[in-house]
Amino acid sequence: MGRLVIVSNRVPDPRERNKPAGGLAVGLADALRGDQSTLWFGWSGRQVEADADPVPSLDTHGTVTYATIPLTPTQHRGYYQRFSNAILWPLCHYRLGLMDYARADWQQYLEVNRMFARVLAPLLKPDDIIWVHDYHLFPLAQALRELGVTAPIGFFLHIPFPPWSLFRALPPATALLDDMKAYDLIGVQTEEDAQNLWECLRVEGMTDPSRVVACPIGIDPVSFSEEARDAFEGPEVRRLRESLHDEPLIIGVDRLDYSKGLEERFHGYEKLLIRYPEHHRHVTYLQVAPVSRGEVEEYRLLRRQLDETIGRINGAFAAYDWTPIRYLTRPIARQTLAGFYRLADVALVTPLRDGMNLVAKEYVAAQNPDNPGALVLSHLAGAAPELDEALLVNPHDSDAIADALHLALTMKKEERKRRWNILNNEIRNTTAGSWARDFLKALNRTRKTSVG
Ligand code: GDG
Repeated sequence: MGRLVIVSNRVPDPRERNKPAGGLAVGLADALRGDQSTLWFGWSGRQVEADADPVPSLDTHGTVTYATIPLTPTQHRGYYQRFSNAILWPLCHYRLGLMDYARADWQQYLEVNRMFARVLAPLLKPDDIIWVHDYHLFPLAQALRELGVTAPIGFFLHIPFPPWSLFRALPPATALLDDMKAYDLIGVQTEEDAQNLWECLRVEGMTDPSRVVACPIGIDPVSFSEEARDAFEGPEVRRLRESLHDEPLIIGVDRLDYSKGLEERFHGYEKLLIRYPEHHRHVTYLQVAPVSRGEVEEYRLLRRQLDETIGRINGAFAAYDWTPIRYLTRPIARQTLAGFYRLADVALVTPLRDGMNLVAKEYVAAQNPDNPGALVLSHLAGAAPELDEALLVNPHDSDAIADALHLALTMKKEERKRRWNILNNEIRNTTAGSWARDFLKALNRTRKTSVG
């Protein structure tokens, strides 16, 4: 078996397992618990002024060697903050109005991808199989090919891919798609994404639809459910439970990001309080929303807006002994989170668009089978086709969110169990491990086809 080379924008620090990772790091860390020798290459998270290509730092833990490089402040801004997060991210989440394009950022993005290729290429061995992750690195395969790399290169997109009618609004749309043809295999989260991407690549002259596959990511449900059981007995869950006085808890957990539909979700909860006043002084909604990409303007605006909305709702509905919304913008430890999920009667997961959404799957995994909670899930999350026994809602419809919350809060145990059993089977069928294995198997097949 050749070595696996993973490339992602950010390489997680193996010593900081409890940091609020994004979904990509969580999914890959779960997928990597095998015995395959792996090189994981990407940005270290540090910024350093430099006028030459960086030298990678190597750090080996078990079978995984982490090779990381810093970025210069100029690269970080043009490639990461601007082109990746202020242009591609909104576009891929169908938010054209938030896309803030400038040609200089596109050039910086291409330049950083070429730099990644120049630094990575000398680390490669002939038998390697390369797996590139996410929208920061769309052009990487082409840049590696230009340096003579012939190994199989696969790509996985963790976020949605919009239809051509939307994607073509990106000024360098065709150049980007043209570069993507250098991948042997491209994986996306859902059938809808696969159709959209294939439609775009066909416009660019790709002829083989089997090179785009839907390959939904999962979690490690067995270990997460154990973590939840352990944490449930711990001091944090005890404190949270005692503070609730046997009253119901709704939980939301999201990076503080406009794609997660937080503002709309708070309006939905407000509608619950308006239309179903029987929940006053009983229900508590705990929203964990660690600050993310705080240096990007749109994220700062969102944070201010949420502060105001939550302050307004709490001010209007609170009693002197009851706060309707508890809101945390600091991250909490992963294990504690697992315990909180298990304690919560309802999870509220209502992104306006989401590649997959691992929180929905984590919530299911964390439940007590004898008395599981209910999941309210946006039908626009990539997880919705698999998790269609959740209470599916349109995240733009605050009345629908209120109705689903009321239904969830009053649902009989037998119905909760029936739904949870089906959901739990789903998340046990498609795990982080099976996702990585299925993708790499398909990628390996492309090598055989091109050799044979
Ligand atoms: C991208 C795509 C896709 C959150 N807060 C804390 C914390 N988290 C963890 C969650 C979960 C992860 O972060 C978030 O994953 P998601 O999948 O929900 O969302 P993104 O970060 O947007 O991930 C997404 C994913 O990639 C994988 O392909 O599903 O659609 O957007 O694991 O638990 N973890 C800790 N403290 C927190 O406060 N420890």
